[in-house]
Amino acid sequence: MEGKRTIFSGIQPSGELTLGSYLGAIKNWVELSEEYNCYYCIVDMHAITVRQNPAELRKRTLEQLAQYIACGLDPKKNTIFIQSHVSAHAELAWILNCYTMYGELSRMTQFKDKSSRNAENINAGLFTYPALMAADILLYQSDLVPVGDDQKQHVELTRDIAQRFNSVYGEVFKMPEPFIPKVGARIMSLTSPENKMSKSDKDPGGCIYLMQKPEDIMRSFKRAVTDSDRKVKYDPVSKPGVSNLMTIYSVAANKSYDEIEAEFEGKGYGDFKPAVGEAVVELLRPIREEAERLLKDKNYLVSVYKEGAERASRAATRTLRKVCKKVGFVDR
Ligand code: AQP
Repeated sequence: MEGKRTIFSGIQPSGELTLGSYLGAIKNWVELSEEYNCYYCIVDMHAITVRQNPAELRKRTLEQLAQYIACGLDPKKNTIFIQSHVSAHAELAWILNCYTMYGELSRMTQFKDKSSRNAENINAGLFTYPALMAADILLYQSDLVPVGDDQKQHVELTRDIAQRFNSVYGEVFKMPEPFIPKVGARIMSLTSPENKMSKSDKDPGGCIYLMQKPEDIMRSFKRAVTDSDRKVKYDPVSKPGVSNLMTIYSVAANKSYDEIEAEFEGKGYGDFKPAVGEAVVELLRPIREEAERLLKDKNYLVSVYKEGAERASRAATRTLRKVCKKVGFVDR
C-alpha cells in the first residue's frame, strides 16, 4: 500500500443496491481499486438516519458485502468493512459536529429532500449526516472519493470542514477530491425520469436491482417511460426518459451516444427498450450469480468483514489520536 493514494467510499444498506449504485459508484470503485489504497465501506450508521427494520438491515448489510465482492472488489486488495465495526467513525463524527455549522447543514439538498419524504422522523442524525460522512472520509486521509453526482455537495462540505479544522490546528486532514464518473453519475428512475433511481424508492418499477431476475429486468425496461417522439436521441432536457435509457445502454454496452443514435436510426422504442434491457441483463448476470454463491458461504463473509474492520481501525485510530490531541483531550 506504500506510496499509493487513498480512496474512501461507502453505500448505505438502506435498500437493495440498484443499477444507479453500481454505475454511479461501485463500477468506478472496481476500476480504481488497482491503482489506489481503497477503503470501501457499508455505511450502516448512515442508514439508521431513516428508520430501518433491524432484521432486514442486518440481512441487507451481508448481502451488500457479497455484492461488493461479486462486482469485482477483491477483499485481499481492498479494505472492505462495516462502518459500525470501527468506532472511530462515531468518535470523529462527534468532534466534527462541533466544527460544522448549522447553516451549512441546513443547505444540504439531501437533508431537505429526505426530511420532506420522512416528515414524521426528522431526527438530528439526518441533519448531521454530512459530519459523519466527513469523518468517514477524513479518518483515512483520503485523496479521492468516488461518488455519484448527488453526493458531490457532501464531499464539498467535507472539504470545508477539513479546511476549517486545519486552519485552527495545522495540517491534520488531507483535502479530499470528489471523483464523479463522466457517464452514469446520475441514473434516473425508469418510471419518473425526473427523479434519481434510489434504493429507498417506493416505486420498485422505477428501479433496477443488482439481484433482480432477467425477466423482471426486461419487464421494467419494456415499461420504462419515454415520450411520443419515437426518436432515439440524447437530449436530457426535452427527452429525459430516452436520454436516461441511452446513458444506461452506453455504460452497459460500452457505446457512445452517437453510436447508439446510429444503431437505432429509423427504429422505434419497441426495438430500443428491449436492447437496453438485454445489455443490462448481461451486465448484471455474473454479479448476481457470484453474489448468490457468496451468500451461501457466511463464514467467508464474516472473515472478510472482520479482517476489513481490523485494517480500517488501525488506519482510522492514527488519525483519531492526532485529532484528539489537537482539540485538547488527555491521552488515553
Ligand atoms: N441513481 C444514481 N445514479 C448515480 N449514482 C448513484 N448513487 C446512488 N444512486 C445513484 C451513488 O451511489 C452511492 C450510494 O450512495 P448512498 O447509498 O450512500 O446514498 P444515496 O446517494 O442516498 O443513494 P440512494 O440509492 O438514493 O439511497 P437512499 O434511497 O437510501 O437515499 C453514492 O456514491 C451515490 O452518489
